[in-house]
Amino acid sequence: MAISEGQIIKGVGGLYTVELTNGEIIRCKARGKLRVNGGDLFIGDYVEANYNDKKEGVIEKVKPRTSQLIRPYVSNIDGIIIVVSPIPEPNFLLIDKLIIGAVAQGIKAIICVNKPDLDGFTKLVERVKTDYSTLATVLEIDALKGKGSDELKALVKGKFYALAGQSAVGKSTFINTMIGQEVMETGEISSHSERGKNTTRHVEIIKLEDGTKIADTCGFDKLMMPVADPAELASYFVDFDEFVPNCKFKGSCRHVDEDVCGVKDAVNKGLLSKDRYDRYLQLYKESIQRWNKRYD
Ligand SMILES: Nc1nc2c(ncn2[C@@H]2O[C@H](COP(=O)(O)OP(=O)(O)OP(=O)(O)O)[C@@H](O)[C@H]2O)c(=O)[nH]1
Ligand SMILES: [Mg+2]
Ligand SMILES: [Zn+2]
Repeated sequence: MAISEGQIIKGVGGLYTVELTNGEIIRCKARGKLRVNGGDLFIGDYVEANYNDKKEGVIEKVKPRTSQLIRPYVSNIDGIIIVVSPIPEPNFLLIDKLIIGAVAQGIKAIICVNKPDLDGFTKLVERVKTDYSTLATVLEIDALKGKGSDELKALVKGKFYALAGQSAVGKSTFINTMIGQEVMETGEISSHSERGKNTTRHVEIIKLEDGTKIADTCGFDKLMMPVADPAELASYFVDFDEFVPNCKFKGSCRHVDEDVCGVKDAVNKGLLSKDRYDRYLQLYKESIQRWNKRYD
């Protein structure tokens, strides 16, 4: 038996694939009582494993995480790459929540707009740029043909990023194009509902030739609010920050029904996207409802 350190790069049904620091790949189960922060192991976790010469082992310890997300289920990432496309119909509330999560975890966000061959692409790029340019780098990509792949590789070079987004936006397609191999299975859109079929069902870290790591992940439409306290929500809307000094109550303004509010002013003057602000109100309501039920 030998003990080595490595990173969990995949996990299916309680069996984890660990890449050791020397590059070797081993298959592990977790030590029975191993519970990290009261929960399970994450893909991306740095671990200590005890393994035999058949490359089968047991994960004994987990290192503290620098970041962790429940959706996508991944830890120790430097940022997320949110993929959107004209079909399936983009869910802007989902993008807002993913970005709130990124701000809360202190990690970066990149938004890739995919499927340039479809109607509505140009309009979608405009909307995404209007709403998120101050929060994320926005890239136009073509996951099938590889457009945007070099720009993305340059942005994430040497780091570890996780793809995120709805099913069938093209996350796995883009991974395959970026590494020039069909490493991940890709799926179709249901022509009936114009929704994805959840083709990718596990998280897997793929290494590019320069050592950059990208996790392919499972698509989803729903995400819990990453911030529990409604009073804190506005502080995660960092695009509001520059207007907060004009609020009468400054940092404690919730930008909802206060009289003198720099954020509402900015929306009225066209300096802040009204769509984005309206979604803030919606998320604020949602967080109040959850907050009021927190002891139920
Ligand atoms: N028209 C068009 N279709 C694309 C493009 N990129 C990907 N697709 C198609 O979109 C469908 C879904 O692609 P996937 O890569 O499986 O999507 P995914 O985001 O990984 O989906 P999940 O694994 O279910 O989360 C496939 O049929 C792809 O061929 C594109 O640029 N244009
Ligand atoms: Mg996929
Ligand atoms: Zn305000």
